Amino acid sequence: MQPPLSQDALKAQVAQAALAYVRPDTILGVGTGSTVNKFIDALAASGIRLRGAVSSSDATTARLQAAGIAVLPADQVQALEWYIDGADEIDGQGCMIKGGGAALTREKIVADLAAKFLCIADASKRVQVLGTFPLPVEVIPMASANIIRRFARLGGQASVRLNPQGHPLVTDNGQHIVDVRGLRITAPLALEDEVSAWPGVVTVGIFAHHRASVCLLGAPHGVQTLR
Ligand code: ABF
Repeated sequence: MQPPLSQDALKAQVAQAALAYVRPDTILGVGTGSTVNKFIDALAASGIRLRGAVSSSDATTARLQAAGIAVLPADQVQALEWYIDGADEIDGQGCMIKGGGAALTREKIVADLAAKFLCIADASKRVQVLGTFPLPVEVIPMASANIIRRFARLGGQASVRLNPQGHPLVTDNGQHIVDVRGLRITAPLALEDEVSAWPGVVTVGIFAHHRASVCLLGAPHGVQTLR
């Protein structure tokens, strides 16, 4: 009897499966997080030659460059076929919560350049209803307190994300993150639209407008493909 695959092994499995969606000599949108890191490593080992990649974070940029993959500025790329990224949660319609890695703004920017979004995740990310994972929201610091009060009126308990030194975490864009607990997001598109309109919100980590076109889920019995 095989021991169950670790979460790390499931991420590696799904990262390897994602290579099937990569066409040589194209430009790829690349997300952020540990699953994406395994995808970058698999891409580097595969020998597939890309024209380049558009990155969603400083961390991904560094890993792509270390793998010898050219990183192209997002504002010099008109359109991508695929954006490949992980998620913190994904529901049955492909709507996601993203931002656990604090890269949600650039992730949504690059996802907006792509025709299709390939989500790669281990099966633990698959949920019926979004919201168990605290919803990340990138905010302009001066608006934090008011945004926290707004979420309280929606039944959420929000707090500013701190770094290991106990200070507010500062994103690649120089802003803060508010994480919101206690939400049960049954209408992700509506909540994404509502929160995105609040003054001081840079990006809300609901990806409903930019939901996954395809999701590869690493599961003990193999990779599940959800469309
Ligand atoms: C990223 O994928 C983030 O939006 C999200 O937090 C992360 C999931 O991280 P991991 O792949 O490490 O589970 O795009």
